Amino acid sequence: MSDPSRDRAPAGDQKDAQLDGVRDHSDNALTTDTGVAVDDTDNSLSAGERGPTLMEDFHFREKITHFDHERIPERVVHARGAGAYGHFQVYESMARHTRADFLTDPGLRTPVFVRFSTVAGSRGSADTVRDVRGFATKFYTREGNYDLVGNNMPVFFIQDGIKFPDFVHAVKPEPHNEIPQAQSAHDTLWDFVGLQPETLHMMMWLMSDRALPRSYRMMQGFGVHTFRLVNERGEGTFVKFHWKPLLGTHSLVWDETQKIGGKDPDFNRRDLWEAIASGQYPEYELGMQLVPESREHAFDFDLLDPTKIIPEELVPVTPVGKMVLNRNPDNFFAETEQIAFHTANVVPGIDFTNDPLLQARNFSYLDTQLIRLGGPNFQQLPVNRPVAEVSNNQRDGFSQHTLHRGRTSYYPNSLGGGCPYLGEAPYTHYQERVDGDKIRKRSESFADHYSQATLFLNSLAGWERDHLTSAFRFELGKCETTAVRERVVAHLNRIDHTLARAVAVGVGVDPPEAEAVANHGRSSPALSQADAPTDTVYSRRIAVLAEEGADAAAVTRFREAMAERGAAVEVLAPDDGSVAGADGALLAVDRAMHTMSSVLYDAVVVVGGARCAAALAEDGLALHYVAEAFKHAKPVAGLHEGVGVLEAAPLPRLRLAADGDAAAVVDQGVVTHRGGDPEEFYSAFAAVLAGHRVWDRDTARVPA
Ligand code: HDD
Repeated sequence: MSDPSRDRAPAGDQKDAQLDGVRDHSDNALTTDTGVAVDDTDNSLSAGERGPTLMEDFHFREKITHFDHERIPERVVHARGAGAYGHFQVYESMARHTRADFLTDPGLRTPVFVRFSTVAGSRGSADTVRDVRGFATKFYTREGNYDLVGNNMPVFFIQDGIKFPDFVHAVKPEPHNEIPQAQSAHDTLWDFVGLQPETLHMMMWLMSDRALPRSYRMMQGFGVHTFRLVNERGEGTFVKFHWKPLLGTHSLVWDETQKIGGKDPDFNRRDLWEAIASGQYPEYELGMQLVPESREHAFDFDLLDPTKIIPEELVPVTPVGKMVLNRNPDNFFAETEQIAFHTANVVPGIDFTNDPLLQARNFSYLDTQLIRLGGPNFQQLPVNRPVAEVSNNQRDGFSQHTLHRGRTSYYPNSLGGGCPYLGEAPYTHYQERVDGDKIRKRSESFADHYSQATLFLNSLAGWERDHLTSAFRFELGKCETTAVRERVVAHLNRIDHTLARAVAVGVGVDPPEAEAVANHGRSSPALSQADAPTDTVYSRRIAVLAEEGADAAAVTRFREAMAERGAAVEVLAPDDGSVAGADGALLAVDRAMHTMSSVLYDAVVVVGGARCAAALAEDGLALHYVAEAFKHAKPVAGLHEGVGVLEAAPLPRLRLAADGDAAAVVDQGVVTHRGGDPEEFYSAFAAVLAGHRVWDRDTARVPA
């Protein structure tokens, strides 16, 4: 696909202008790395046509040597990712709370790079596995780079970073046979969970639909920790960061994710790339939960505990600005792979708290870049380089790119004119009195591992709970060790008795007789994905099934009607190329049906034309598209004779439009239309599509 976003960097984007200086604009003849012209790169230099290759073939040696060294270590976690550039702009000055320039000047567009990722899988693993998603943003501010390295879930598995290697070793493929890839459904993870109950709140999120995002453009982001904003007067305010996607928060269903893993392992990556390339820019609103320091101890959990949220009923999220991602990178390796995030990359006005997970991260990220990127000069890589001036006495090291001039590389100096001199608006660490005994001990205020897990469960809609229960059954059902299953069920019984029993029955262990702790009954509606319905079909993808004799004019009108609403229609037929429409005109086919699948679309529609519908009704693949979309709770529609294809598909008994029905009929999200005003059909269909999925549907007997 051509990518107009490449030419659309907004004027004044300082980062883009900087990158332009290192972009390879060449359309030149082939050379070696030293710029020597080469006229044969297919045959190595040899002694005679059938003789040995000669050492002096510098072109051969350079080419092979470079190739041999092309790989760098993948990230130890979050190895698989996809990224994009964009910009962030604050709505109103946040100066009351922070002196950060990019949060106080509403006229300022700050360039950003965002990298989304999965956590457990290797670089080549599938996108749609059950996992946390990373949501890391680098703001190239005028005061230096600020990195907000978050996830799409607001809590974390552990409370102290010293446990991170243990947790990661448990969730990664098991070390003896490196199985399973990018899966949490195995014994070592659940063994760890059962013995380390601080994981449980996060495990509830991981077993929820949050772990299966429909798109990086449709998931939330969270900074997780409580951070601190600091204003000009040096006053602190605790803050939790939230990213909210303007398209709403939507997920795939489990069966669908597994199929997508085979049909299109790059599903989320491709979606991000194509959305940006087609000008449908992902947008997110930045929100903040602000807590005055005086309220630090006002909660029944500790603000420093990263396994806890602040329920929005207690502290609402204040919208503060918007981020737009509008440019795909030029080169995956140079940018998405080499970008180096670090929680300690902060700017004046943003500071840390004593959250022990955050404190560990502030060590780990810099450390990991040193091995990953091969030395201390990685900040000079184009994607990492700040737009703010860099000037210091750090010198040398592998791949030093800066030509430091002069005799002095020390401070203080007089021979270099005293440069670099001390900064004028420096980063000042928040002044906090700290004193205590040297101890290894978790604070008692971190001890409750269950209440917020229950809060999360109580907040879910019925279908979300069903999905979560199934996920626990699947994951524990994959564990071979009965004691591991039992231990987890015992913990679930402290979260919710009904859940524990349902899971126990599913995985064949004794259901707990009595509840260990009564469910407190509290909920927080903002935790449910059902809480913020969206009314847009913007950027949704619709498969229209067609065959010879299709009503081409109706397809064209439908495509236009959806395009007006921002959704994209693709025509799928048994063979690629085109089909002859009912009126003889050719209808272009976008994809051959067998190269795609219903799981790659948000909805499936069957069009009319008597011959077309009769053929599709006899085509097992077409019927499977319909049944599978129905099974996955997607909008399904039939137009005119296309309704007959729905009748032929193995769906439950539904009310479908009959001949003579002048209006569209909607039953369980199946929209059918035989005649009358097509606009009404378009609106009815778009309304169902905007709802993302139709959960209230009878799918039990649908074989897909
Ligand atoms: Fe981490 C990468 C998010 C805890 C150590 N982490 C990494 C990335 C994200 C997060 C999004 C990928 C960044 C990218 O795209 O390059 N990590 C989190 C969140 C955490 C968290 C939200 C908890 C709130 N991480 C965490 C702990 C440690 C690390 C406790 C270590 C003590 N994380 C790393 C790392 C990685 C990383 C090893 C691997 C690659 C990298 O940093 O650049 O340093």
